[in-house]
Formats: sequence, structure tokens, C-alpha cells
Amino acid sequence: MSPAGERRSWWRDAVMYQIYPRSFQDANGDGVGDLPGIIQRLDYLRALGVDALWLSPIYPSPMRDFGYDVADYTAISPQFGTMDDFRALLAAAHARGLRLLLDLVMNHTSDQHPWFLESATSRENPKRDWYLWREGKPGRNGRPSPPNNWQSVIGGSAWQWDERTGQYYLHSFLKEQPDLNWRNPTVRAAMMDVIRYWLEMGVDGFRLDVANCFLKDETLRDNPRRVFGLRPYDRQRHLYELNQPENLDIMRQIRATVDAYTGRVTIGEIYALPPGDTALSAAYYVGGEGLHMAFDFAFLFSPWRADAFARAIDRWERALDPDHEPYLWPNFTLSNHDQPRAISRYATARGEETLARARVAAALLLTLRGTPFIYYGEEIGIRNGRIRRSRIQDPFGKPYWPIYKGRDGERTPMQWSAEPEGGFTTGAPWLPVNPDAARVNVAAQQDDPTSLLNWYRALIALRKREPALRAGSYRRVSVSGSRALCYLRETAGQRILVALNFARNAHTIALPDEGTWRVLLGSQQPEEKALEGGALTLPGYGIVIARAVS
Ligand code: TEU
Repeated sequence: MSPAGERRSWWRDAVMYQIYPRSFQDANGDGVGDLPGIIQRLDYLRALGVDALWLSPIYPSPMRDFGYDVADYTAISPQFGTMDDFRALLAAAHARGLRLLLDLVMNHTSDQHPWFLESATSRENPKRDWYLWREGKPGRNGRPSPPNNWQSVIGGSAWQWDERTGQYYLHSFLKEQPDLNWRNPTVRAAMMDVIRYWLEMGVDGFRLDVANCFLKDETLRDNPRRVFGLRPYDRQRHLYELNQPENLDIMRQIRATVDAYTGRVTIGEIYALPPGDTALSAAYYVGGEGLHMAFDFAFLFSPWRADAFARAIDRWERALDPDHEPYLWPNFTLSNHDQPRAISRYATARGEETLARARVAAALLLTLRGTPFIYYGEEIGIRNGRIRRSRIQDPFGKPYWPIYKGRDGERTPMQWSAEPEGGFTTGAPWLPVNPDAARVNVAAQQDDPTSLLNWYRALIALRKREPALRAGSYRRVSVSGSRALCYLRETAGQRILVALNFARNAHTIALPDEGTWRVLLGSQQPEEKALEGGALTLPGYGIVIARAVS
């Protein structure tokens, strides 16, 4: 494949939309979102203008981690529907020009997966080596202790003792999520079959859960300690269970499997938290015939400062080196199902100001060089839910309460209308619908030209219309401390200027002095207004997207 041919592919031009299926639309009244519900909302998504949907896991699962504990990789959870529903969703999405990506959770399975159940029966079982079973070390009182000091993300040792066979197994996450042994070629082959199963059906690609965790140090060395951190997990440097060099080989194998089919895409979730250069970790997995894309989560942890965002963009741009062949491509994301929603991270005491920030954030996300990922509800300004302790569902939310309340807040139901339960369900929702649903909902924003929803639509439509916004280079013009960021997106024939004021007060920026600029979209300025060269004064939270008029 020629690098030039690689430069234009649908996923580089696409706007992606993440659906957390439990919370999107419930069609059968059981309080949990489902596939028929998603089908009902495809026209909404089409009108929003997004190009592809990524569904968080929909496979059969005991739901200990709400689907990130898979019990069968090639079936659909009855909670979400049937395989016929899935085929219907795929066809209905494709009929509307929407592509569909699945979430593949392949670092671990559920402890209820038949592979693990078999593996746990005896040390001699042929599937024993599909997981990471190890002898304990001799501990105090003759009791065995874990093979090394690795911690699970949720807390406590990553090793679970199994009484029946007298060994430990590794679980990087919950103990109900045993890690697979990716050094075993049979495991790899089984997973490639899973990938081909969905590709054959017509699925357009995959988001790969914790793609940098699959391989662990072969000799299980202890991680060195760090002094600071909330969880025991944070008080280690993860040298030996993350980012092992051989992990890239697996990504290459996945890429090769996917590339046997045309037009499919892979996006790796690279589990890397600041401090540390998250962009470099992510870039590693897209270089050298690795994945098509990887997430750099820098924006999820960025404070509300123009210079902090500018730095995150610079790091990502630098890590992905635009001159690299094959062409490496960034992506940007403000929110997902694991971190508090952006609008709430950036909220101030004033509702109007919070909304103004959400507009600036959206303009940034949708005018950068790189595929934008929108998290469901972001486009209408769903806030992070406040979940009472008794209603906490996320297992990650329990051990560190009240310092860390888990991830339910960012997973509350989509707010469709002012109807009961926000129009999400006719039953009792699995997580409470935010109390503001009567006011903040799709129906209320649909026909309001000043709504956040219509701002997202306008930005997405603009990105579609203007090649420079999709494919142009990124060049920073100026960054004024915490307050304002201005950049150019340029192709050979087109130059677009984006100026964003992150502050509540007006701010004046210097425009690149060549030519005149015509405003394409802006928060305050009327459209199509020409800007003089020289200086541009942005009102508080002002946004200008303008094209150079030659
Ligand atoms: O996330 C991995 C991960 O980084 C999170 O578990 C993170 O530690 C947590 O959100 C606290 O910040 C992926 C999935 O996105 C997540 O939903 C799953 O729970 C996890 O893997 C295990 O599959």
C-alpha cells in the first residue's frame, strides 16, 4: 500500500461517536439501554453529522465491569439484544452512511468465560496456559504469598489465590477479570478468529481495550515503588506489566489481520496516566506497522488553560511526527466512560460560563488535526451525575469512597426529552437520570439555533465542508498564557484560522498579517464577516473560525 494512498482514508476524515450502550436508549423498558434503542436513534446521530459509532462492549458478560468482562466474544448479551438485533443495527447504520466499531476487550476475559472455567479446573487442563497461573512465594505462617508485587488497578494484589489448584492467577483489573496469556500462540490464534468473525460480518473496526497491557514481563519482576499516589497501584512504576516491547508485535498481528479486509480501522486504548508523556506511549503503538490510531488521553487530564491544551497538542504532534511514513495520525477526545465528563471538569459556579467553556472545548476538539471522538451526551452538555453511595454501580467506585466515587457519574443515561427519565426508558433506569434532564435534553435543543447541540452540528458540518479542517497541517499562531489559543489549519489551497478565548474577559490576539479573513463560524461575530489583518479582539470565551480570502 502506497503511503500516499494511505493519506486519505475514511477514519482520518471521520468524526467518531462513543456510545455506552447501557445508557443510550432503552427500547424494552428494563432500564438498561439496548441495540434496538440505538437503532431508534440512528437518525439523530446522522443529523448530528458523525461518521462512525464506537459501542462499548455488548457481548455476554456477568457485568461485573459492565461488559469489560467478556464471557463470549462472538455473541450478544441478552441485556442488549440478539445477534439479529446486532445485524439489524449494522445494516441500519450502514444504510445511513454510519460505520460501526466494536470494543474488543482482549487483555482479560470474565472469570465466567468457558476458557477460564476450563483453565481453572486443574493444573493439567489444556487451557491452563491460556491464563497466567503461577506458584505463590512462601509467605508467613506457611501460607503462600503472591508471586510478585504487582497491583490491580482497582486496589490490592493483582494475584488471586485459587484454593482448588493451589496457584495464583493474574488479574490486572478485577479478580473477575483474569488476564489472558498472550505469549501462548493458541490464545493469539483464538483472538484473531474473534477479530475475523466480526470483520466477516461487516464491522468497520475496533477500539482495543488496554492495548498496551497484553504482554507482561516474562520473569514477573517486581515493579519499583513510587512515593506518591492514592491507590497502591499509583505507588508503583509500571515497568513490567505495561508497555512491554513485545506488546507491539501483538498490535502488528492484529493490524495485519484487520488489513486483510478493506477499509477497517483499529484504535488502541493506551493505558497511560500522567505524569509521563502519554503522547509518546500512544505514538509507540501506531508506529512500525502498529495500530491505525491510539488514544492520547492528555485532554482528559488537562486543566482549563489555553497553554495546557496547546502543550498537549504539541506533544501529540511531535510524538506522531508528520513526516513519518507511513503517515501517523492523531485523535482527540474530551470525555469517555472512565473519566468525569469535560463539561463538569471545567464547570464554574455560573451555568452560562460552564456552557461557554463547553463551546470552546467543542470548537477545539472539532478543528484540530486528528480524528475527534465525541462521548455520547457531550453534544447536549450532559453533566457528570452525582450518584448517591447506595446507587453506586461501578466496582471501581467502592474501595476509595469518598475520595474516588467511581465512574458512574459519566455513565448516566442519555437525556432525550423532558419526559420521565429523560425519555431514556419507560422503566427504572440502571443509573439515575440527571435531575436537569427536564431542561437539558435533545428535544429542547433540537430547534434552538443557540443550543450546544446545534453548535456541535455546525462545527461538524464545517469540518465536513472545509478540507483544511480535516486534512490541513496544524500550526500554532499564538498562545497567551492560560487565556487564548490561536492556530492555523492549512492545505496547499486553503488556510483556516481558529482563535479561542479560554478566559471570561475579552482578549486581543495578533492575526497573521497576510490577507483578509472571512469568518466561517464564531460564537459572537455574525457569520461571513470579514476581519481586518492585525489584531482580533475576542470577547470572553469568544471563538472565531475564519478562512483566508486570497
Ligand atoms: O480502562 C482501563 C483504564 O485505564 C481504567 O480502568 C482506569 O484505570 C479507570 O477508569 C480509573 O481511572 C479500560 C476500560 O475503558 C474500562 O472501562 C475498564 O474497566 C478497564 O479497561 C478494564 O477492562
